[in-house]
Amino acid sequence: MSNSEIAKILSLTADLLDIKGENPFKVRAYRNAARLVEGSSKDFEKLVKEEFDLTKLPGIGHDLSEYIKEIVTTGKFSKLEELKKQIPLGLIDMLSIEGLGPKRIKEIYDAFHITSLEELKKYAQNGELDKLPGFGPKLIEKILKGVKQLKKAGIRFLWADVEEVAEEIRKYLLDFPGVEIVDIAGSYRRRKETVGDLDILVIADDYMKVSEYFTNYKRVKEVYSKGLTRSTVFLDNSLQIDLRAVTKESYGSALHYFTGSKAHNIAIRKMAIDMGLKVNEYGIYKGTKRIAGKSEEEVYETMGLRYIEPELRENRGEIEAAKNNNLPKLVREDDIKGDLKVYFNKNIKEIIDEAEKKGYEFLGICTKNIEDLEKIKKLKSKLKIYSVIECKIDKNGELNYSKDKIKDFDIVYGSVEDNFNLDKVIQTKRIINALNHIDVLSHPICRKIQKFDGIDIEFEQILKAAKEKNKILEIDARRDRLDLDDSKIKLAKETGVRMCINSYATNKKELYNMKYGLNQARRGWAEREDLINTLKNFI
Ligand code: DGT
Ligand code: CA
Ligand code: CA
Repeated sequence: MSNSEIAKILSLTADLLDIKGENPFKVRAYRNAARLVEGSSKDFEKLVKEEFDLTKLPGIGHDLSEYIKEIVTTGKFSKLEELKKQIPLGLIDMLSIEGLGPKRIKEIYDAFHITSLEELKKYAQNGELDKLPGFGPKLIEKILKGVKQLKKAGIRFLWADVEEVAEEIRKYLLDFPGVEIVDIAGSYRRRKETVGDLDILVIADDYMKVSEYFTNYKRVKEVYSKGLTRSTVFLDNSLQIDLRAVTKESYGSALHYFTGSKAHNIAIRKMAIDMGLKVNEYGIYKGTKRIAGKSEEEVYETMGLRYIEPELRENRGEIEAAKNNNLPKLVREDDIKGDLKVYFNKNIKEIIDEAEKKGYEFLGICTKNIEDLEKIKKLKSKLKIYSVIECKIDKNGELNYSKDKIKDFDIVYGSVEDNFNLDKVIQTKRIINALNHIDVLSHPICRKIQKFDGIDIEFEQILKAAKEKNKILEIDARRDRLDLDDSKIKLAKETGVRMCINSYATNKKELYNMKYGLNQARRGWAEREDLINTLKNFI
C-alpha cells in the first residue's frame, strides 16, 4: 500500500468525522496525519514490514503509529469502517462532487436531511439549496453536474451490448487521416462480462484534430472534457468513452497499462521494483534509462515473462504461470466444432443452415417436450445431429421425466427453474442428486447478470460430484447469463470437470452467442480439452 493510499484513508476519516460534526481538534489531527503521510519520503509499508518504530519519526505519536500499522497490515481502518456504518452512503458519495466538502455536506444534511444523490439533485433543481449561505448559482451548477457524473459512474454495460458501438468507433477513428493505430483497452479488451467505460488509445499525427473528430461522432451526446492528450465523452446510451493519445515509442506500455486490470498492473509494478526496474504507462526504466515500451510483447519479455493474453490479466496467478512457462493454451474460436444447445422451433432450418456455414461439425437440437424426438431425428443436415432433452430438476433433484421416457435422446440436460431460495445445504444436495440422472447440468448457478446473483450452493462439492460421476457443466453463453462465470470455469478446470458452451440459439443470429461464452471460458483459463464443443466424440 502506497503512502498516498494510506493518506486517503486518513483523510476520508477526517471528512466523515467532520460530516458527523465531531470535535474540530480531532478532525484536524486526522487531516494533519494524512498530510504528513502523503508528504513523507519514507515508505511506510516497508517500515511497518520491517517493524520499524514509527514513533521515532518526527510528528508521529503513538496513536498515528498504530493507525498506520493497522492500515498497512489489514488494508482497512476500523475507525473508518465504523464511521461508514454511521453515515448514510449518499453523504459519503457527495464528497466526490467538486465544490462539496464535508462542511457543506453537513450544512445540507442539517438543513434538509438529504441522504441520497437523487434528493440532492431535487433540492438543487427546485431552488431549496440556494437558501443556504454561500450556495450561489455557480455552485448549484457544479453540484448538478457532479450528481450526473456520479450516477453515470455506477452504470455498467454488458460486454455484448457495447461490442457493436465499440467496433464502430474503432472503424470511425481509423478512417480519419493520420490515425495509425486504434486499440480499445480496459475491461473491454479483457472481455470482462460487464464494462464500466471504454478506454481507447490512438496514435495520430495531430491529436487535436482527431479529438475534434472523435467528439463529433454521431452518437456522442455530451463532451465532458477535451484536453491536449485526453478527451471524455458520453454516448446517447450514457456509455462513457475515454480517448487518449499515445506515442509510438511507448505504445506497448500504454496499451499494457490501460488494458489493466488494475490488480494485474500493481502486481507487475511490484515485480519490476524487485527487479530494480520501474514500470509505468510510458515505458520500463532502469534508473533513468528507458529499456522497453514499444510493444506489449517487449514489456513482458523485459520482465522475463511469457506474453499474457488480456483475458488472463486479473492477478489470478497468470504472472506466476507466465514466469514458469505454464500459461494455459487458451481455447480459440476455431477450436469450437459444434453447439450442443440450439432450440427445436420454427427457425430450426435457418439455424442448421447457419451452423453449416459457420463450419460446425455437429449440433445438439434441444427440446423440453419428448414428443419432438421423432421430428428431430428426421431433420436433414450435413452436420451430425444430436437429440437433446432438457429436463426440469424438481425440489428433490428428480427430473420431470422418468428415465425410461428419455432413454432415446442422445443427451440429457437438467436445469433448475424454480425453488431458487433453498437453503445452501439442501440446494447442493438437490443438484448432486440431479447429476445422477443427467449428462449436462444447465446454467449451474442460475444467475442473471446485474439482476439475480443465482442460487446458493457449495460449488466445490458439486464439482467433486461432477468429477466422480463424469458429468458435464454448462457455460450458458447468453449475454446476460454467462453461467458458469470465469472464476467458476477456472475452478472446474482445476478439478478436472469438463464443460460445454451452449448458445441457446432460437434463431440463426443467436448462434453467435457462442462468442460470449468463449470470452468467459478464456477468462476462466479454459483450454481445448476442457470443453466438449471442441471434440469429435464426446458421448
Ligand atoms: P471498467 O471500466 O470499470 O470496466 O474497468 P477497467 O479495467 O477498464 O478500468 P478503468 O477504465 O478504470 O481503467 C482502465 C485501465 O487503466 C485499468 O484496467 C488499469 C489502468 N488503471 C486505471 N487506474 C489505475 C490505477 O490507479 N492504478 C493502476 N496500476 N492502473 C490503473
Ligand atoms: Ca474501462
Ligand atoms: Ca476508463
